[in-house]
Amino acid sequence: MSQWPEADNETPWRPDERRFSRRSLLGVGLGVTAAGGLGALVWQATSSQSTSSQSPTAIPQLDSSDEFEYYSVIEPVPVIAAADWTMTVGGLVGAASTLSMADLRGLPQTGLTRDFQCVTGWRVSQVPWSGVLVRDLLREVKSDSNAGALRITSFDGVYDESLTMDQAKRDDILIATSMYGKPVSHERGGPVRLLVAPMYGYKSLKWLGGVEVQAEVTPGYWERRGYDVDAWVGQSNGRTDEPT
Ligand SMILES: Nc1nc2c(c(=O)[nH]1)N[C@H]1C(S)=C(S)[C@@H](COP(=O)(O)O)O[C@H]1N2
Ligand SMILES: [Mo]
Repeated sequence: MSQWPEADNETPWRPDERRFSRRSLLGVGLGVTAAGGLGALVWQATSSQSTSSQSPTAIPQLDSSDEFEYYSVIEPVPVIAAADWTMTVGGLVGAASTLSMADLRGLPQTGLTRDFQCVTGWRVSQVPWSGVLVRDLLREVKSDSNAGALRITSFDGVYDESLTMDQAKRDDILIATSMYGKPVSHERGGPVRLLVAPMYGYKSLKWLGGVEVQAEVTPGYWERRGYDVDAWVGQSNGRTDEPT
């Protein structure tokens, strides 16, 4: 654990750890803890569906998104149907706006197939995504050319993330509406999630609710807890993974 960055002398958690640090328990108070409402709680799917012991004919048609582990820092997360979903875009933009799924579909669509890697080590190879490049959204909302960063928020009410404007304009950072050729499921962060392909999974915010164009970076949920803001796979967080 010594390679993990520490923030505020807090025992660092890894984004998959289903436990509380001692300090977080003390800080939050027993009432909230007893109620199970602590934001630091991370849920993780317990089933690891192994097909290796089965005969080829018995292998079920699993959605390949089953290779992902389910993470959320809060439960429950409201389920929002695609038809009801909207996101806000505000801050340093020409005009603040609210976009629906139909609005996203009206923007240029981009597909991207990349490995997905969590900072805790698990990796899913060659995941096909599609949606709208953040770059294309920024052009649409006429973001201020002097703006330095994006703050991205989740409709889970807790999680947030950051991108520098240079990062946000890359061609591998997507507002994803589909994966494996199907709508992004609730479990995977649908109807709409972020995919920051070249960075560790915590940058890929699930349950997208809003984008705020800002002058400077506001560190995101895990970044305030010691993880690198610039989370390049293999070049951050003390890790040496192959780039995705
Ligand atoms: N809203 C929200 N987004 C999130 C997280 C989270 O807890 N809440 N976890 C992050 C982490 S650490 C990873 S690795 C990926 C995991 O995505 P998955 O749950 O679809 O596997 O989501 C990221 N986005
Ligand atoms: Mo992660």
